[in-house]
Amino acid sequence: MATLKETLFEKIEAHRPRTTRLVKEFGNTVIDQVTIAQAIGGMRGIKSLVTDISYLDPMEGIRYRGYTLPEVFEKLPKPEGAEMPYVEGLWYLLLTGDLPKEEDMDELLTDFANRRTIPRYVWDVIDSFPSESHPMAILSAAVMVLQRESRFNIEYRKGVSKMEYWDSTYEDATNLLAKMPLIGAYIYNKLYHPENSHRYPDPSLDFGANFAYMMGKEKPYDDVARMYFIVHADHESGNVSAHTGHLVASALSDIYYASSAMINGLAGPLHGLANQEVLRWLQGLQEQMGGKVPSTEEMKDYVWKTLNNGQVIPGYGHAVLRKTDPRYAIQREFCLKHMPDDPLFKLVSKLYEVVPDILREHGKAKNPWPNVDAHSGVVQWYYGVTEYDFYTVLFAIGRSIGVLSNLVWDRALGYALERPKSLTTDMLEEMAGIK
Ligand code: CMX
Repeated sequence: MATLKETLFEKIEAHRPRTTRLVKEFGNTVIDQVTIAQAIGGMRGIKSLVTDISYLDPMEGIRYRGYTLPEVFEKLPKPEGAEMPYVEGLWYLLLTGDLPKEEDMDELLTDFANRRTIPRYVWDVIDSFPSESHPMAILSAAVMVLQRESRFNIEYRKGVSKMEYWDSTYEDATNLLAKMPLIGAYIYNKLYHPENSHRYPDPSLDFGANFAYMMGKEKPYDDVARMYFIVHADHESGNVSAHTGHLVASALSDIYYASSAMINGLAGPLHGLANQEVLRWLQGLQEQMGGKVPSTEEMKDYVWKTLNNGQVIPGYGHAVLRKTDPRYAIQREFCLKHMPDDPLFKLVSKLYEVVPDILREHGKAKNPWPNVDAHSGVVQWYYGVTEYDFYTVLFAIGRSIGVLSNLVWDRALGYALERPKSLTTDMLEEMAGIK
């Protein structure tokens, strides 16, 4: 039976000629045009990145390697008795495009468990942070300090051929991914539950179950963790976190530099931090109501008040999506099954009834529907992770799966240093014919 790495190498060898041919024979084929509004407006929608790991259709939502999210959840292998699939299986799918078979899982699970050793200096760095630090800042630093472990840098200094870059990048990527849940759980315990003594991983547990164990959480938090990591894994290449990772790695910076940068991008309130913003904002509403469940009218007033203050409604809108995010829908389905009467879930459901109409009436947001962040905090809260500053760390662990698999393929296909061209405002005014 071929290992994941052997299967990946076969895929890489089969893929390379396609990319080479496209550049050599069809390099001048036009795929998009750029307007002034796009150049000033965050390059929104410009088709200029390539990835085969996932594709985001504005109406349908994300597909991982051609599979919709419901298909991913249905088709990936699951631990015995679990509702949600192995995260390790998603890693296999994103890297190879193939669904892992049961026999592939044994090798994968052992490989991941063997890579969970964390050098002592990582704990020391985490411990040295002030307890008021944001967990995303700590996570970024913890990943950064691991940079000295990079295999890629050792191979690069030895002068290894470009064609081999993917190999050490694969090793670095798998090493880091296997460690991410441990680092996340340690940060959680340090900041919020120092009474939890340091816990070593249990090698018999998979990615999601070991994370739950290290967080000190009972079942079904293992399934919550698997679901959470899988829904957040990838959203093609143009979002801030994925793009930052790709950009930094394009300078041949190793995956530790790239991942730390990706985490920093995810930490912004317009991106990954929106999940904690949703909870903070909802608690503002609850406080205003003095604990009473708001009526539909009271909720509408609160939404309008937020908009009239010039703020955004967190968890709503999207740069690409134009319908309810399937990542929202999957979490909602989970809640309907496991916590239908939870007051916070009810509040979130009520929001879903009022916000889209208001955003349409408000007339600015191109997408009035909820995104992934509108729902993720509620699930965590229900299972006792009420420290909402931590939610983006969970997002970052999940997002690492997609970003790291992209970085392996970036190296495999020799993607170039990113270097778009800038213009001045004078130049734009000349092009517009007003100067
Ligand atoms: N509430 C109020 N106004 C909103 C809005 C919302 N939820 N979503 C968009 N708008 C506004 C924008 O601020 C913008 O206003 P200006 O013209 O005054 O600048 C206008 O509508 C047009 O924006 P858009 O083209 O629809 O959306 P963008 O691509 O510029 O931004 C996003 C996308 C996600 C940043 C935006 O919808 C937003 O701020 N949402 C709230 C924060 C959030 O949930 N972020 C998480 C996204 C998912 C993720 O990456 O994790």
